[in-house]
Amino acid sequence: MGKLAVLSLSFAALAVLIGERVITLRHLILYHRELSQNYLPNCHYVEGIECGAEDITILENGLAFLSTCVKHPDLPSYSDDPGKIYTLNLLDSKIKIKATNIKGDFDKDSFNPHGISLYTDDKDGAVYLFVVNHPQGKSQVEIFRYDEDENALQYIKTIKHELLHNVNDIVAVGTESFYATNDHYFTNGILKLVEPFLSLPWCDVVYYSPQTVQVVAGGFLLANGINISPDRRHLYVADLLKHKIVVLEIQKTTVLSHVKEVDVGSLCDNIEVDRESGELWLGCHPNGRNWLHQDPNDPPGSEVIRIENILSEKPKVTQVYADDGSVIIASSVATQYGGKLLIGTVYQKALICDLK
Ligand SMILES: [Ca+2]
Ligand SMILES: [Ca+2]
Repeated sequence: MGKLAVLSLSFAALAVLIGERVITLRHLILYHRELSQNYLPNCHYVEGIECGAEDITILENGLAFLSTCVKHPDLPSYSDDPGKIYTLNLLDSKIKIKATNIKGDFDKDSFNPHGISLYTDDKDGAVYLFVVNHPQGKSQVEIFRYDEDENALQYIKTIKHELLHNVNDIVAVGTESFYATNDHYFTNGILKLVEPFLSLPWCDVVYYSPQTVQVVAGGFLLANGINISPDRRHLYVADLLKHKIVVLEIQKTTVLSHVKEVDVGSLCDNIEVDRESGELWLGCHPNGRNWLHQDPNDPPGSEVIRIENILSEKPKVTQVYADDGSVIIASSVATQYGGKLLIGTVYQKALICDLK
């Protein structure tokens, strides 16, 4: 065979491969999915949130913590200010955020907060906030103790480890221990793009304690959210590009067994778990098409999904809210308290609505 023929065949094979990959990728990001609007009553923007609240979580007493203004080179950014943690009392008739005051030897100027988790110590009732932080694009976990009287976060320590290389979300299970998801395997920018392009399911969950750090689960295509059941026996991981919530049973802290996967039909990000009912509340991206295009006239939409009875034979998956981006762009988290639903986004606003 002549060189030209070999070259032609090689190009043809490459074209077929790329074509197949593009079709697969379109399926993964739900490229063709259209969304019907599904609104809730009495929705209002949370005043003061203009550059995202990527993750939100709520204390038992109705005090919400909002991780705001995360920055990433691939995302739009509506502010040059560093990230902040705000609190919001959902029992208050006036919905008003308050910035927490960070105390101690902590670099606030490079604060770039992403996933968060609260942990209350049974021994003394102390509340700890764990925050995934990306100063200068790195990945590390900050632990703070929360002082409610002063609305202050006392900085305790920073945790860095080679296994915590692309941390997205976190769930605290002790005053110094947690599970965290990595949303990529590679840290190099180009190789990060190769991962979804080749559908490499190489994202993992890492367990961290001062004594042990290890990968405890893997096989995720994009692990963007993690949380735990109220009885602390099961972990839930959002596998965004597989459109699934993966349920893992905690046999021992470092031994997890795969229980099941629940289809959600959307690109779900962070997971909040209702303490009483055990329901999962998911902030999801309805499709990835608008993320690819980044057209200001056709922005990414928002979707909130609830899963009831996830451990039963027939979990009930319900769409609670949907918007095409005209009200709220790129929802990443949703959490409910006292009949209110609070929706946060990656880089835009936050919305609070009445649940029907
Ligand atoms: Ca979280
Ligand atoms: Ca996330």
